[in-house]
Amino acid sequence: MVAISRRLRKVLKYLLLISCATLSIRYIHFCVLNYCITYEEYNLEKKYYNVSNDILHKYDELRRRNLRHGLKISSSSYHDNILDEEYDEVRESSNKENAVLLMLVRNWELSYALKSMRSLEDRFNRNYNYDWVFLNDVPFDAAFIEATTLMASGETKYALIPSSDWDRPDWIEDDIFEQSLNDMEKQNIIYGNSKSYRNMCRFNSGFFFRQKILDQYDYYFRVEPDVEYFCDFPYDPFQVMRQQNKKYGFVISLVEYESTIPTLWKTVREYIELNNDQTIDTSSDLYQFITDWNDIRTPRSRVEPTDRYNMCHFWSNFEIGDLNFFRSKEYIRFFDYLDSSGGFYYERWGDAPVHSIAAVLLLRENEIIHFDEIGYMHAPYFTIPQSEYFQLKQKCICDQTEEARIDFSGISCLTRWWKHGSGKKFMRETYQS
Ligand SMILES: Nc1nc2c(ncn2[C@@H]2O[C@H](COP(=O)(O)OP(=O)(O)O)[C@@H](O)[C@H]2O)c(=O)[nH]1
Ligand SMILES: [Mg+2]
Repeated sequence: MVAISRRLRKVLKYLLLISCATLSIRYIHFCVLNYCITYEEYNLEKKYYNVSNDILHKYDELRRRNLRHGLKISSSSYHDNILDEEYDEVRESSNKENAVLLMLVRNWELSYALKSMRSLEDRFNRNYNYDWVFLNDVPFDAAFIEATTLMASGETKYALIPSSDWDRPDWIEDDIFEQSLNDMEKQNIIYGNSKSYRNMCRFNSGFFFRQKILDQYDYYFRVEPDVEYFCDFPYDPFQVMRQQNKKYGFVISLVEYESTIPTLWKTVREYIELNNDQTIDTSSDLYQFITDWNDIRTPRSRVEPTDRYNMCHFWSNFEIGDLNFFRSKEYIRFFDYLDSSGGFYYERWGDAPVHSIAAVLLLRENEIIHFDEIGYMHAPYFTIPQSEYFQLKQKCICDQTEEARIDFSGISCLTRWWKHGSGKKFMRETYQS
């Protein structure tokens, strides 16, 4: 009995000791400087730290591997060598192209012009200092010149457009023109009743590249007021144009409002018939880009050739182009033919479908480039590199709602471009293997 109670005392003593230790551990405070936490809190912190650290570094190796190999960062890129040393080296040697940033703009749009300039300077031009050229159908005022000069990292130049390049030609018949303005207004067609908008579209279609102030340049980058560039440019797009022998570059492609161009395609087809001795290849893949009506989202659908315009065009408020393409006699002959029909005034033809159709008919497939890596917003739509890795690497900031994202919406022509344009390399590689 005595032995049992002694053993029991021993057990009880141990139990007492253990619970004392447990209790004291629970309330032991770890203090660093003036900050004390309990052991329990410490353990919890440690657990959270480990979990968040694991997540933070989960993809480090993958990212590092991508960085070491330069691009191909994601399957959404066409180019193997963007971001690799080749481009960085050229940037360091400050090798500039013979190129210009070009803005057609009105004096009252100053604040919007400055917004676009600030964005493009921050994201691209502060590293290159390309010249800016501003065009206007009336003289720029002193405030406009002062503010834009201060905003630019490169030289700024200003030119007045001759009225012969801007105004409605005499041979446009007033009564038909006025009738068209009224009709389009009744139909609520965007800019349908605007005379100046028609001048602007015709100027951008056939005259911008003939302005004397641009004679010295080979490439232009069209910038509009009130646009934004969401990401750092991972390369100098002018350099890409020259090195890869590109003549026309775009970021967004979508369908045009049919009511603004009722007879544009008929006129284009007439031109093609009349010029069948020229090098327009209507059996090319590129021609399919603007005539394929198949639902592109069905990957295996066979394309039946059509001769009907599907309204796909490159959105020309952003464009990077080779001025020599527009200066060519082929382009000018094409423009003159369209212009002579009066469609810029009797209808409301935009410069976007005109540039796009010309590029498709007169250029080779591999002379058009989709700048997939550039983040860009012109209301109401934006585009941004698809891969999150790219967005991080290029320091993208995009505060827009998903609805404004054009590339995967029903009115985008990007998937058609992938299919019939230069095509995503990875798609071809996949299909071939
Ligand atoms: N100088 C001048 N520029 C114009 C005129 N109309 C439009 N623009 C410019 O042409 C471009 C397209 O016009 P915008 O109003 O942005 O049309 P949207 O982009 O089609 O909605 C912009 O760069 C405008 O600043 C005009 O009457 N005079
Ligand atoms: Mg605009």
